[in-house]
Amino acid sequence: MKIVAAKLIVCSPDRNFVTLKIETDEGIYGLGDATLNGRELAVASYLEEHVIPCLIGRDPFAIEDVWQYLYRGAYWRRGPVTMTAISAVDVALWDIKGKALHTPIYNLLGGKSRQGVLVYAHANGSDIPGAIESTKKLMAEGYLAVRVQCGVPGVASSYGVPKGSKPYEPAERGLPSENVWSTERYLNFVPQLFEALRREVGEDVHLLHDVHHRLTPIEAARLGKALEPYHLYWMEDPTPAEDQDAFRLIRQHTVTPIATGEVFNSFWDAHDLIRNQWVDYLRMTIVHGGGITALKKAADFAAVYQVKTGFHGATDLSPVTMAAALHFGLAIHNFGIQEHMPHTSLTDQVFPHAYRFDAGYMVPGDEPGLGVDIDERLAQKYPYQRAYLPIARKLDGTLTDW
Ligand code: CS2
Ligand code: MG
Repeated sequence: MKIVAAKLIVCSPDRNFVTLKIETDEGIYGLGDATLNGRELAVASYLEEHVIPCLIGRDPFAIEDVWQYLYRGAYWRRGPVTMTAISAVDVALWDIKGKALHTPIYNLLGGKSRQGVLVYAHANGSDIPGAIESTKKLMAEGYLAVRVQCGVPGVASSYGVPKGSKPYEPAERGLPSENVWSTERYLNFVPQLFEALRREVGEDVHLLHDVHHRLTPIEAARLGKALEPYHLYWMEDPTPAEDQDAFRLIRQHTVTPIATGEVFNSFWDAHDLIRNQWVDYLRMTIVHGGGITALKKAADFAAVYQVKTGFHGATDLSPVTMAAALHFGLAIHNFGIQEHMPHTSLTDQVFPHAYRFDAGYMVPGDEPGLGVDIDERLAQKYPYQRAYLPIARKLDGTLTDW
């Protein structure tokens, strides 16, 4: 079998997606997600100009060699654009292999290790009653794990809190919006949120919270300690993770489990975090971390140190990535939990898929390969529109992590 063509499908059904389609001389094609929220065309250009010409004529079954060729052979390596491009090729080749061998990808990763993949959903509220109501609604839908984000009194708009009744979609069309942030008000407020949540929803549901990189290590340590009575499943991205050593300090002060890594694009971003057990869950994703091939290596390394996976699964990761993550999560032993922000119905129409939700768990389905397709004619009706993630400034105007 040979790769004979590859193309990009850039579309925007409610939000931007970049999809790579690799075609073979036997009529089998594979899909890869190349979406990098707010930087979509950078990845599209990297693939179009620098990667696709090197793929034509290659054996699509030689997944490891193609990965090494695109990573090691590129000389300039790592970074979100490069690794998202490599991820897209890698996942498309796994899709082709599954289709050619008439088996779902999870079977190529060791087969089922569990019946379903535990997922968590997003509860959002502009205030504590709203956050509690949103959490209860998701529990009624069958979710066993809920991430809760809430507006902070005195902070006009912040990460994770939707404006109006529309589902939360962080990237906004047009230029970056500016959020205002107050660490002090946030630190004083979040323990009250989870104290009220535990009182209202009980002790059994898994509660998660995303700090979203916004605290210093000692502030994160303070928050982790304050949240211990409410036994969160995890406190996510407590501090910017460029400084892996910062997590040592947090770990010295609190037993609240920690998850980080959705912005990672290489195993090396997490190397010290894992081998020192400074984190409990690795959030690095298949679409931004180098694909199934790279994440299998990272997950296996993490397993040695009892670190589990907790992959990112926001709506800016397409259904192609959701499917790949579910195959991956069904098969590997040290799976922890999978984020599940359902896409809009229009997105699901553009990307018909076999995966489904059932009573707190998801399964990828048993179709050969990924079990996802793309309706190219429908996709064309929704052309790309530049969009940006917001930026944040402190009350005094200092730019800070959003
Ligand atoms: C968040 C994301 O889902 C999460 O954990 O961190 O919503 C993140 O802000 C977006 O994916 C960024 O594109
Ligand atoms: Mg996050």
